[in-house]
Amino acid sequence: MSGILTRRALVGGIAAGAGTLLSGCDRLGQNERFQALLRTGEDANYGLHRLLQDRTALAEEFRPDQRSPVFRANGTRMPGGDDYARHLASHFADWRVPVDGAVAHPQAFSMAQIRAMPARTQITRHDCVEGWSAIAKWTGVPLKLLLDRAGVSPQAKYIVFHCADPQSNGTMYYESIDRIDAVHPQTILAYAVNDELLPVQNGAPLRLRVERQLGYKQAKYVQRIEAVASLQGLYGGKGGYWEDAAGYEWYAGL
Ligand SMILES: Nc1nc2c(c(=O)[nH]1)N[C@H]1C(S)=C(S)[C@@H](COP(=O)(O)O)O[C@H]1N2
Ligand SMILES: [Mo]
Repeated sequence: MSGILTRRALVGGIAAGAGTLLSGCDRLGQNERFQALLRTGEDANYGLHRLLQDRTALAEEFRPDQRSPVFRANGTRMPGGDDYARHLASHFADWRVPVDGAVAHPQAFSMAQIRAMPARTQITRHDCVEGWSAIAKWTGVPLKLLLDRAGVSPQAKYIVFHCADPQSNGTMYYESIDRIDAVHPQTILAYAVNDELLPVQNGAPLRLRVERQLGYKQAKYVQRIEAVASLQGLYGGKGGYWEDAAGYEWYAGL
């Protein structure tokens, strides 16, 4: 009995305070930024992640013996088109990755140049929304090194990765990340997996590893890197192939 009474008393107290609470909500309701946050799921999710997580924290790294026996492939396993076939036949000797857009010194990097730059190796877990995970060892050049050479302008908010595999809807696969992830120490352009040159099925010759996010952000077959102030006007405008095609979240934080 006394428990119920106490609870009643509590409820009464809340009811008495409701006037103040409601007017607080009203003020929030009139706030345009808050309204926008409620409207777009992606923004809300991104905002929450920003509030709750240290975006510069490292993703977990694993021991060599913790690697999965095989690192499977998903999505495109062999890009269509003559261009890619030609590059594959010549072992990507002429593959050049331009870093352009909102940069002071646009320039293109050959695979030889990329492989000669300081490398980072990391053993991380890949999580795909389709319900599988795998641990593999990735080696590549930190994205920051390429971006620093190109001199990304202060107006650029996002880094876009244009891929070489055409999709069934006629557009190309692409992805984008913000500048926090772009300079994260584990964000690399990988050219090797488990000490082997990247196989075609995993994105040869170059694929993104952005280890704090889900599988679909890990763009394979990267053929151009573009710095942009806005994602609007690029393909479907949502910052990535799956974001455009199926409404996947742009910020796919783990
Ligand atoms: N260019 C390109 N990148 C892509 C994809 C793709 O189809 N094309 N699939 C994505 C998805 S959904 C996942 S889970 C991973 C799979 O990488 P893997 O094939 O190396 O396992 O790549 C991502 N990056
Ligand atoms: Mo995926």
